[in-house]
Amino acid sequence: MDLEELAKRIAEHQRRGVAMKKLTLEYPDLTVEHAYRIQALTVEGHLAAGDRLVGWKMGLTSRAKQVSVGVEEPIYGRLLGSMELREPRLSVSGLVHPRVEPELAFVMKERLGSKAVTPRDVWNATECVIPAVEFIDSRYENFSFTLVDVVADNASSSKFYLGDQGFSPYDARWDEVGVVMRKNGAVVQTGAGAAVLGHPVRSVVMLTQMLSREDLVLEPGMVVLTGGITEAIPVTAGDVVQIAFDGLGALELRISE
Ligand code: OOG
Ligand code: MG
Repeated sequence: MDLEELAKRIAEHQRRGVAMKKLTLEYPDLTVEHAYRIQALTVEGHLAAGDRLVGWKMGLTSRAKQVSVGVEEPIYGRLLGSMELREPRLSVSGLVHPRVEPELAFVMKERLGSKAVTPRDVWNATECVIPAVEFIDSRYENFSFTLVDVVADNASSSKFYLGDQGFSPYDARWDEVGVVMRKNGAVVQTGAGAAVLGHPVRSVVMLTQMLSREDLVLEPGMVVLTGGITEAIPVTAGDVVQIAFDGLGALELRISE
């Protein structure tokens, strides 16, 4: 199989926001290694077209997320400048079937890249932690995929929004931060930071380890999304999503055409 061709195919579906069949239906022998290669090639294509690598995301770091998509292990994806929402507004045009999830974002102040990384190393290298929202959008029909498919599709990355207020890493017990997500006023999900691998810092540890196997590193200024704390909820134009992070404020996002 031609990984470059598959990367071009996925990139095109990401650009146009049109659903596609799972790659593994056509190529059942694709491995996770192939999938990360396809992801990297896809992103190289977007970078060549003028986009910028601004960070990384971890996905499927909470049990709730793993159960909801039927994939049982954490994955990583690449965040591009074009994915960052500057205002708390999401336009669904050009997206396939977006879903929203609450996350905690780490912003790096130092380079981090080592297999032997510890939570202490992560704290030393972190500038701040910011309550955040991710909008994921699988390019696969029915939001249904295997581990290999979702990795190839850049871990369903679509858009993300970081709140205005950053917090010192030592300002909160990030595992104990409670989250309440409302859609159009009704509570749709609740959770706490501990849902993410016991503590969100562990997600940055795991990401650093996974990247270091490929000789990749976290650079100063990069954003790391540590993974959805709750299940993701579908959104459509007209919805208003409010995510309250206990003691740290709330984010309100408007969804439009
Ligand atoms: C995969 C992406 C998962 C997260 O935070 O768990 C993710 C998916 O659910 O489509 O972003
Ligand atoms: Mg996520």
